[in-house]
Order: sequence, then structure tokens, then C-alpha cells
Amino acid sequence: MPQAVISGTGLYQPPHIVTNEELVAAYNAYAERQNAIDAEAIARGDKTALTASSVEFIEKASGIRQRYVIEKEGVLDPARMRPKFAERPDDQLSLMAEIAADACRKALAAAGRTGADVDAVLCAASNMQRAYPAMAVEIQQAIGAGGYGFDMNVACSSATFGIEQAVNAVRAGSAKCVLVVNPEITSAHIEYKDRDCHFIFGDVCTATVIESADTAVSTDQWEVVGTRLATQFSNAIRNNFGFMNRSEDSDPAARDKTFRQEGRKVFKEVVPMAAAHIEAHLAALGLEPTQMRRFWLHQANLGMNQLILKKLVGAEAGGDLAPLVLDTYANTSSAGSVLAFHQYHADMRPGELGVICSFGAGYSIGSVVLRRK
Ligand code: CO8
Repeated sequence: MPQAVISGTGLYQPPHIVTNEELVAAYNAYAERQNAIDAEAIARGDKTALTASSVEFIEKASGIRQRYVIEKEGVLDPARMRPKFAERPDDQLSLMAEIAADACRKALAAAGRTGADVDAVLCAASNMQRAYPAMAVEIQQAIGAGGYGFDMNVACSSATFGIEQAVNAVRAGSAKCVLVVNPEITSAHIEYKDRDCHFIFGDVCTATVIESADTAVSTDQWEVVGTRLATQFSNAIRNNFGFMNRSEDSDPAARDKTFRQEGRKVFKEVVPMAAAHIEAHLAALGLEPTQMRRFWLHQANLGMNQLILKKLVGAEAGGDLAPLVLDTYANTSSAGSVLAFHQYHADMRPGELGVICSFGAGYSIGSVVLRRK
């Protein structure tokens, strides 16, 4: 059976930064405006006045300091509170495929490959821009790949679940070179009018090349030692947007049609699950957490990562052992753990081990154990 390696990663980074200060100023202006509109209902006790957001809360509760977005003006407009994207005609490359193709080309360049070498494209992300044709097939055409493409969604764990499918395809011999791409346009499905979550997400796209070790040409190869996936149903993170909305005569702009969560519940339930998942995966491979040179953890919350790491090895997250990217990029959904790997692996030596681990809605958890070749 061929051995699978990660031979390159790529990152599309959006052009605009939104700082916490800018985001909070926009939210507070929106809240003031909305409270003025609702003044009578608030006075009657029929509505609750919106309370201000705060930079201090955001940084203390999450560790996030800024995020990147593809479009900034609409997000920060108190009269809009969502990005403003132009609808593109069918014969133009869609926005999601455009950022995906950019990340794919960079990952292929890192792997010493071109689109012509790719025989499978998996578009793995929390949301797809349309129902069909599959985003992956459009990306496949944009980068000049052959073979096949399909979309998959396991929310924040989409990337690790995609990597396992790619590794299985390479091991089974059904594909030689697979691209897993994670275009996360989170700004289009977060509710900027809700102070509980307006700060959480940022846009990026990551791409990973997985190929057979026999034919890989990259100077930067990572043997996939093992992958493990797990899911357990939970409503604690949910978005009811979908094709049935129209027939249900439900309001497409209702609060339940964008991201919502019970953040504290997620925090409490997912931390022990993720730590136990990593520990069990490593044990099945005959490894201990203390043998890991690096943990590339899902980037949702600084406190979550610190607790997971403490349970595993008794250390603090951040710095060298479990690098953080969420302070700069915020939660980029499925792209977060791959982004951490992309930015923090060059210093590792041949033979050293690390784990990519994602966790999020579903609940879903995925881990990928890597050894530098
Ligand atoms: N400013 C000031 N105060 C605030 C704000 C704010 N912006 N927001 C909330 N507060 C208040 C609350 O109202 C509350 O007040 P009170 O005590 O009076 O009720 C108080 O602050 C404390 O609120 P919380 O208990 O909610 O605060 P926490 O300390 O729990 O922090 C977090 C909130 C940061 C959300 C934290 O709970 C967290 O990070 N939890 C983990 C969440 C997580 O990891 N979720 C995973 C989601 S990602 C995923 O799965 C992908 C989904 C698909 C992608 C979707 C892309 C859009």
C-alpha cells in the first residue's frame, strides 16, 4: 500500500484587516441606532435594549485581536452589518472558487506540482456558495486538474475529514495526488448584529496537497502516520439555512439562518472530547502526547487550546508547542488548524512528530498525526 504524504500547503489571505476596535465601534453604532428605532417597544418592555460590545471582553474571552475579511465596508456599516459581494454571472469564476484556486496554486507550487498532476480535488468547508454544480468541480477546472472533485462539509472539522479521504484515496491507489481545499468565507454566515458572536470568525482559504510518497517530489514532506475521525450529534452549534427554507415559508433573514452557538456549553463539552480523542489516537499508534513536537490545534479559543494542552502534556498553549494563529486570523473554521500547520512547521527536524486536530460543530473532531521526512 503506498504511503501518503503531505507535500505542500497554500494560503489565500484576504486583503482587509478588521481590528477589534473597528468591529466593536461598528457594533455599538448599530446597537445605538437599533435601540433608537425600538425606543417605544423597549420603554413598554416588549423588547430588550441591545448592550454594547467591548474590546476587553473579546480579547479576554477568546484571545482574538483582529481578523481578515474579503470585503470590509459592508461589515463595518452599522446600517448593513454584512459584507457586500456582487453577484457574478454563471460564466464567471465564483468567489469561493477564486480564493480556492489561489490557495491551491500556492500549495501546488510548494509541492513542486502543477494542476495537471492532480487527479482529485476535495472542497471541504463549512458552507458552499451554491447547491450545485459542486464547488470542487469548478476549482478542478480553474487549476487545470484532471480526475474528479467533490464537496464535503463537516463544519470546523471539514479539513481534517477531507485529509483522511485524500489519504485513503492515495493508499487505495484510486488517486495519486489529491488537493484538499478549505475556502472559508465566514463573514457571509456570521451574524455581525449579535454581540455574542460578532467577533468570532475571519475569512481565509487553505489548501493541502496529499500524494503518494513513491512519486512525491517536494523537499518538504510529511508522512501521514495516522488519521482518526469522530462525530457526536449536538445542537450547541447550529445554522438552519438550507434549501427547505423556501418551502417552509420561513424568514431567510431570521437569526437561526446564520451561525449561532451556546459558546460556554461548547467550550465545556468539546475540551475533554478533543483531549481524549488525541490521546486515544496517539495511543493506538503506540505514541504518547509528550512525544509530539507540535500540536496544530483548531483555532477557536485561546482558553480551549490551553486546557486541551494542559490535559495532554501539562503545558500552556501558544509559543512553540501549540502555536496560535487566532489572535491574527480569528476562528477561520476548518482552515484554522491547517493554517497553524502552514505557518509553523518549517523549523521541525526530520523524524519529529506533530498532530493537526480540529473540533467544532457536529460535534466533530478530526486528528492527523504527521512525521517530518
Ligand atoms: N462584549 C461584551 N460582553 C459580551 C460580549 C461582547 N461582545 N459577548 C457576550 N458578552 C457577555 C455575555 O452577554 C455574558 O454576560 P452575562 O454574564 O451578563 O450573561 C458575558 O459576557 C459572558 O458571556 P459568555 O458566557 O458567552 O462568555 P464566554 O466566556 O463563554 O466566551 C466565547 C464566549 C468566546 C464564545 C467562548 O464561549 C468560546 O469561545 N466558546 C467556544 C466556542 C467554539 O469553539 N465554538 C466552535 C465554533 S466554530 C465551528 O464549529 C464551526 C461552525 C461553522 C462555521 C461558521 C462560520 C461562520
